[in-house]
Amino acid sequence: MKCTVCRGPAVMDVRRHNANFCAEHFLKLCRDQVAKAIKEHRMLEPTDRALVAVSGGKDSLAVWDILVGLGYDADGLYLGLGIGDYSDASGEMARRFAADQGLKLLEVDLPADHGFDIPTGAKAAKRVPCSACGLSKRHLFDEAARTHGYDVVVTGHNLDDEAAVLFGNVLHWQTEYLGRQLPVLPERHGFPRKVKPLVRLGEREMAAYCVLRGIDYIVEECPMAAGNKHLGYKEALNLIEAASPGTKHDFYFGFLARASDRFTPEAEAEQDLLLRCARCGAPTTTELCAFCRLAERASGGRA
Ligand code: Q46
Ligand code: ZN
Ligand code: ZN
Repeated sequence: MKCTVCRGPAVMDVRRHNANFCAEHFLKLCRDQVAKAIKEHRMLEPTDRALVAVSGGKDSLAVWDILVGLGYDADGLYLGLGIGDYSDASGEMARRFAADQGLKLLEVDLPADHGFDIPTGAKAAKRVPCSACGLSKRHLFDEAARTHGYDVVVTGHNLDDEAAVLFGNVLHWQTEYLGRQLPVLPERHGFPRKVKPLVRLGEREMAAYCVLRGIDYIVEECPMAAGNKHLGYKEALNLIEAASPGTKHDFYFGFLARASDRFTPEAEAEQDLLLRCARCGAPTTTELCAFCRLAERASGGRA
């Protein structure tokens, strides 16, 4: 296997590009794909202060590493979710990466700062863990960006993630979610801008990026992910992709180019109804935002 660029020995094949790469040219491909996504979707300005949502996994550490390499001003935020050993180990990875690279990592700890963890919060609110977790993460990232004056929140969602979410939203015709499934959500109604610079790169590529860059990341899956529908959607898409490389890319980017704006009115209708949470001031459609309701249930009404 030879590198398509320099003909040297290749270490990685990317079937959807029908190409192989040596380490140097594979790392360049990753940086170029991120730069292209940022430019095409106008994700970041050179003067932006970016806050990267860092989980300790391959995607978030890779996107942070690439953004800093491209010259962006990017700090990290790690959220301690209180998911037992998994949270301890993932926090350790995030801290170690930040220390090794001399980067600034902010931390919020759900149990210490808000009095509940994801497993007990989800149970008390009768939500599946990933739903309680997802809403907590969105809320705490928005809040940290507002409090510390960041222009934009960066997440490590990659092409596999976005294609799987899109697949799920299409299977159930969740049209209001389809209207919001964009690589950039502009700043509005008190929410900071949100961007996904890894949308042109897949999961396998991000793992290879970390290995080639010597970045240690948490390999174990979150123990609460079992039974998560997205894993099933990912597996189904992986089967299709194996038979027909490039399908995930066409599915997701075809949606952005030809279909996503048809769903914008449904997403905007909801945005027009936004109020301020009576407790924390976050934008919400109800008196208390979903996070404050979750915190209240998790504390048995003491919050
Ligand atoms: S951390 Fe949270 Fe994920 Fe664990 S509980 Fe689910 S959403 S699986 S990315
Ligand atoms: Zn090469
Ligand atoms: Zn609130």
